[in-house]
Parts: sequence; C-alpha cells; structure tokens
Amino acid sequence: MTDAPRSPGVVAPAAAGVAAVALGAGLGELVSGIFAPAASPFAVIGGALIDAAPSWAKDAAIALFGTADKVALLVGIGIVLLIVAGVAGWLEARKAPWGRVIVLALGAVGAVVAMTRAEASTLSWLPSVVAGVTGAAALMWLVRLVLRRGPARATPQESAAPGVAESDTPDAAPPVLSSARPDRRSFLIWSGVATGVGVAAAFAGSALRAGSRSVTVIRDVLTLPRATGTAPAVPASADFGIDGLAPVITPNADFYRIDTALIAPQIDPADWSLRIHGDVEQEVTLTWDELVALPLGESVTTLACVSNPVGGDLIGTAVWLGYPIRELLARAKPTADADMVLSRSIDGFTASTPLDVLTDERDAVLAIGMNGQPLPIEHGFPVRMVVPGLYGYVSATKWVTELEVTRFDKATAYWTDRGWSEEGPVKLQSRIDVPRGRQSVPAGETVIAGVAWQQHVGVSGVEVQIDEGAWQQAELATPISDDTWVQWRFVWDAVPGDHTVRSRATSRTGEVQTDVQRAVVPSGATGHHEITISVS
Ligand SMILES: Nc1nc2c(c(=O)[nH]1)N[C@H]1C(S)=C(S)[C@@H](COP(=O)(O)O)O[C@H]1N2
Ligand SMILES: [Mo]
Repeated sequence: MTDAPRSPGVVAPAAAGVAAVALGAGLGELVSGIFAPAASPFAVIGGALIDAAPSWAKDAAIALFGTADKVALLVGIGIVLLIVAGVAGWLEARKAPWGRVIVLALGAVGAVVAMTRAEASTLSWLPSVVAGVTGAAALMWLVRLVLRRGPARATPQESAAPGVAESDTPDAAPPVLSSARPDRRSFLIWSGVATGVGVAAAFAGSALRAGSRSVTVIRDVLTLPRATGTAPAVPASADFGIDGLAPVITPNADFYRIDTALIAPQIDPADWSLRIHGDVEQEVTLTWDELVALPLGESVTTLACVSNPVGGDLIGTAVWLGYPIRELLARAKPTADADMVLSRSIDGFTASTPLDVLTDERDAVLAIGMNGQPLPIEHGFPVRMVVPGLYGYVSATKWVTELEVTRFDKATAYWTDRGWSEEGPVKLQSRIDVPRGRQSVPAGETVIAGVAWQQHVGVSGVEVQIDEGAWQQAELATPISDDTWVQWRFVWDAVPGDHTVRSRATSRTGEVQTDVQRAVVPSGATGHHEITISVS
C-alpha cells in the first residue's frame, strides 16, 4: 500500500478546487462589472433558476421571490458552487483533466444561459467564459502544486509531518529555498493568492455595478414634470394616524417589492422606449421625451400581490404620476378581435391584461412617478404599469418596454404559464394592524384598527367580531377612492382573558368578505384575518 500510486488526499485538492473557482468566479464578476453589468455569472444562473423553479415546485411561496428569497437563492448558488468546486479539485487530482472540464463546462453553461436571457447583450457571454477559463487554468496549476508536494508517504526524516514528503518529480520541483517543504508552501501561498484575488475581484465587480451605476445617478438628478389637472387630493380624514396602522399612503421605502429580477434592470430613460404593436392598425413607439411631454396626471392606486396571504403585507398605496394607457391604445387602434394586452418588461417578464380594463375609464397608467419621486429602480424605473383592480402579476409590469395587443387564446404570460389564474381581479379583503397578534393589552378601551380593500370596487364597511360574538360595525376613514384601501377602527372595551379578533369587509356592491379560506394559488387568498390578544 505504501508504494501504491500516491494519494494526494482529499482536503488539498478540494481546497485547490475552491481557490480556483473563487478566482474564476471573482474575475467573472469583475469582467461583468466592466463589460456586461446584467450578465454577472451568479445573476444569470440565479435568474434562470428563478424562471425554471415554479414549474417544478408547485409551492405558492416560490411565487413571492421577495428580497429575502433572493439573498437565500444567491447563498444557495454559492454553496452549490463551492461543493462542485471541491469535487472538481478532487477529480483533477485523480483523473485530470476532468476537474478542469467541469470548471470549463460551468463557464460554458453560464455563457449560454447569459446569452439566452432577455437582457442579453453582445458581450453577455464574456464574464462566464472568463470565469470558466481562468478557473480551469488556476485549477490545473494549483492541483499540480498539490501533486508535486507529494503524497502521504513520509520519509523517515519527516515522519513527524505526514503529507509533506518531498516531491519525486525533480525536474518539476522548484528550487529549495530555506524551507524543507517548498511545494506545500507554494501551494498554500498560491491558493491563498487565488482566493484573495477572486474575492477582491468580486467586490470590485459589484462595486462597479452598484457604485457607479449611472442609472442611479441619472434617476437622482431627474426632475419629474408637473402633473396637469387637479390631483385627487388625499383628504386628511383618510388617515387616522394610529400608531402601528399602515399609513394610507405607503412611503416608497416601505413599499413591498415583488419581482423575478435578481438585479433590477438598469434603464437610462434616454434609451427607453415603448413599442405598441400586435393586433393594431397603427404601430406606436413612444420615447421618454415624448412621454414626459404628454399631459401627465396623478392618481392614487393601491397595488396588491396575488401572493399576499390573509393578513399579509404585500400591498401598498402610492400617488402615481402617469399617462393613461387608454390614450396610447387609442392611437394604436386595436383590431376588433383583440381582447388582451401582453405587456413585456426589458427583462422578459410578461403580464396579460384584459384589453377592456386598459381602455375603460379607470386610471390604468404608464407611471413614471411614485409619491412625488421618479419610480425607484426596484419599482420599475423609468416606466411601469399601474392598473386599479387587478393583482400585480396580471397588470403592474415594471421596466415596461412593450405592449403587444393580442388575444387570450393566442398568448400567455409569465405567471399564467406557471399555473396562476388568467384573470386577476383583486379579492375583497381586510386586515387587522393593531393590536399586533399575540400582543397583550391592558383591560379597558382598546383601539382595534386596520385596512380593507377591493380596488376598483370599493369598500363600504368593515365589521369586527370578538370571540364568537356578533359582528359589530367599525368606523371607516374617508376613502380616497374605490381604487384605494381604506383604514378602519373599532373601539373595544377589552375584558381580561385571551380573545380572538376577526375582521370582515363589505364591498360597495354589497359583497361580504367570505370566511372560506383559500390559498394564494391560483387567484389570491380568501378568509378572515384573525388575531389573538391577551387582555390583562
Ligand atoms: N418586470 C416585472 N414586473 C413585475 C413583476 C416582475 O416580476 N417583473 N412582478 C409583478 C408582481 S407579481 C407584482 S405584485 C408587482 C409588484 O410591484 P412592486 O414591486 O412595485 O410592489 O409587480 C409586477 N410587475
Ligand atoms: Mo405579485
């Protein structure tokens, strides 16, 4: 056994693999930062996984992809990559060149995926190819050092230090300097250098992408045109100003964010245009300059996500500055048989919206402003859609660049392809914000308060039920319009003990919010929000 082909062990080759892949991945990020910001190897693989995931996993949560999910996804990709890197190192030491082949293949997969993404540009393949080639070269070099430093066959002099015997390949051995173990030292040094350079390059790459993101700067210095016409004022009585109750207008920084984009698309307004095409008599193209020259209006609309569970907070209200989509469609003149508009984002996301919803009198807008600011980049800068009455997945396309007039029986959209309902009208809902569930409150007068909504239908009342008691009318704040949520409050003379509190809304058409509990898939959750309070 001692004279059998020497085993390089597992740890050193695996470490060589990790160091080599760290170098390659880091250089890939750097190259992406310089040449192809949307084609970070991590981001393209992550983006492809996001698009692929929902069809395998029929889990509702997957539809969310909020910020936390994205971090989890990137960490997950990093861990898988480290494992593959270790395996590649081990393989390279045993069955060269198969370790290198794996690393090159990873790069090739990244390049192919990058070129097939909607955001692909001519150089999108470059970061992944650089990552693969430099990673493979580094792997070859580091594993050579591992093998040269010798096996776990100790010479008598070195028996106290197994695994560091002299090399038996004198032709390749570097000159012996002061140390008796030069190859081990150079392996450690070079793998440290590779890892360090890789990490530094990754940081430099993401700094290039983020820090000097010119679109951030462009947005910061942009001044929105003034709204023409009278903005629908938000009456002071629309907000009770209760601590812990969602404010009637949601600050941009607190507005929920849901999308499939790992890196929010960076669009310079000067490069933006909207193309209206498909079943139209007249194709229309609109540039940013043309859009801001139009008479823009303000509208207050509540946006909700179909993935919002009962009691959840994937909902918010903003004052949007925009231009009616109906006016643009009127220019394009949809043909008589068209019944749907497939809006498309620059990153390939699509939403299918009924044509009649976009052409009736409601405030369905191409929005450029959100609460007095240009749209935040994560909320669709420079232009998105906002449509009162429909969930976001069928209407609220961010970074929108295309409206294709078509038919529901001719085309499908991103989430409808993944099992979500074609129609996405918002369901009647109410939520209890204060007290927080499981909070303990002192006995006596207690304010229970929350919000209720059914956009474009409107809410006419909210009732509260304590334990199994009768439903009692809550007080509504002044609704801004039928397109927004409305605050409600109820003063309760709380008696000691544990109590269950439920709320239900009534719509302006007389519908009473159902207590039937339905999951968010395929068309939005139903049921009563219920909290438990202990009164002392
Ligand atoms: N380009 C793009 N637009 C999109 C999405 C997306 O994934 N990509 N998600 C939609 C969904 S599901 C919702 S609920 C809203 C959320 O908008 P917000 O992030 O501004 O709150 O955006 C919609 N527009
Ligand atoms: Mo959504």
